[in-house]
Amino acid sequence: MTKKVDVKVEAARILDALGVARSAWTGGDMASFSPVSGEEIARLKTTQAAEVGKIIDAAHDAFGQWRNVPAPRRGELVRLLGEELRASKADLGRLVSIEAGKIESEGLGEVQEMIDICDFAVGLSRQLYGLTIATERPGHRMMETWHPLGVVGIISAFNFPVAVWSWNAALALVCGNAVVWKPSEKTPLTALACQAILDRALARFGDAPKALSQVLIGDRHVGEAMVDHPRVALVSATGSTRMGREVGPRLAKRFARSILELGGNNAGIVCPSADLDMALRAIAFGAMGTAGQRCTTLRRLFVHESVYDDLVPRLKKAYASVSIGNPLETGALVGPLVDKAAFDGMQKALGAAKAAGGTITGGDRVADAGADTAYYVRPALVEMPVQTGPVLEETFAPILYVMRYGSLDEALEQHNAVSAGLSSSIFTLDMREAERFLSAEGSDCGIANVNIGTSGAEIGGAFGGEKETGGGRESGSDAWKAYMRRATNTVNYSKALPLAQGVSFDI
Ligand code: UN1
Repeated sequence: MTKKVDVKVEAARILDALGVARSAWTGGDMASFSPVSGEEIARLKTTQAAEVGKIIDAAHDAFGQWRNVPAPRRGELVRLLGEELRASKADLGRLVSIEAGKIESEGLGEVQEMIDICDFAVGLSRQLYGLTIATERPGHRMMETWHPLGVVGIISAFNFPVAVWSWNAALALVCGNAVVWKPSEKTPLTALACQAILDRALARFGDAPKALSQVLIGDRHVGEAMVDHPRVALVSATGSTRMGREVGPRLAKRFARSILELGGNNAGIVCPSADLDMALRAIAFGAMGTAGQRCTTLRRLFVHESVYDDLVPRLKKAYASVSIGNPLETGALVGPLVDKAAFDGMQKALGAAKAAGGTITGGDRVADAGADTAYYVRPALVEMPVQTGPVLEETFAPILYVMRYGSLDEALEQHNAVSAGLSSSIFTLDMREAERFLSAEGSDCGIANVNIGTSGAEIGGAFGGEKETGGGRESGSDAWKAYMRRATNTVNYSKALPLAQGVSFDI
């Protein structure tokens, strides 16, 4: 028997250890709950929408100073943040488990993802390269320079409560910006913890402006105040497509920039030549990992008719036997759903799938894994005759819809026939199939993989997707460019003034 963990006591221990002031999370007006037990674990002081202007003005002043700090020196702050995160990894990872319900290894993995992006951003701080461009005029030089943008607003979701902030904050800070963060109402404690960790890095750094990073605790009204504020140059928003439909037009209206990383309805294709043992493991992690609550979770699976009767029974076995339980007390692979609304949404989708002819394995509530107020479920595998109804929507829960296919043309068409376009995979040992999947006529997603699952991307690549996923890119590759503004500079070092395009204008 493992010892029973009191989530409230454990959260308090961690918050104290990470240096989060008790006044921020006790006696306040917003309750925070742990999905592990469904209990209230803290009462946070909220930011009022009317205060947001002041906070953003302070961030704007901080930006005014920070933009003049040389980028490699800005990188030093992020290097220190990475060091502080290494020192706090166990505590912050456990707080992620308490507040988001992730299993231990995934809570720690999320903090590792933060450390990784810090390392990446430190290197980047010496590589904010612009081009030198050939000019058509003699005695001239043309180049581009990348400048800091301003105040960057970050909106993050409960399911990656800390990593998504760090993808944005680490890049925004080395790029010379100030950040203001509106975390999910479901995971405010981990946000306070990150701010405390960054505050320690700032103290070690020495002369950085204090308001370089701030957190807004509250409901959508504070988020809206941030989105509408004219001094917020860019908002990077991660969450549902519904949220993106609110945020995107508001930003467009004032010509502010956005990075939108919204819903996914990710699919995999299992081809006749696939290594089925490998595919089985990748599918299990992709579909059941994080209790199906990643934006990259595998939600649809197209299995070739020649391997369907081999793979699908094995998958069903894995679904029936996967361990489900309290992530703080057991070594279970599947933790709880975030709340009752998530559970209800899952049941509704399963009902619709059944009505559409689906055959369901799993999906029931596992009552003895937690308290009555926690929502643990057995992940559901649903065999569907065709791709219809709930299969076309993202339900943020562990439901995998499985369908048969006959030809790759047909599978590709079905694969791309949904409104989201985040992540995708193909399982095949046939290079023609693999390359076709990655080609212009293949997967229409921002992430397309071969012989690995849809989830668990590394930070080095650009992360994001197409269509209703929003089109934004965060994290690696050249995603940093979205956090800076580009100036094209032409310098004339000659004694003449030739005009471009051969225009003459002699006065
Ligand atoms: C998310 O679910 O919002 O690729 C982010 C992954 C993680 C990030 C997921 N590295 O699954």
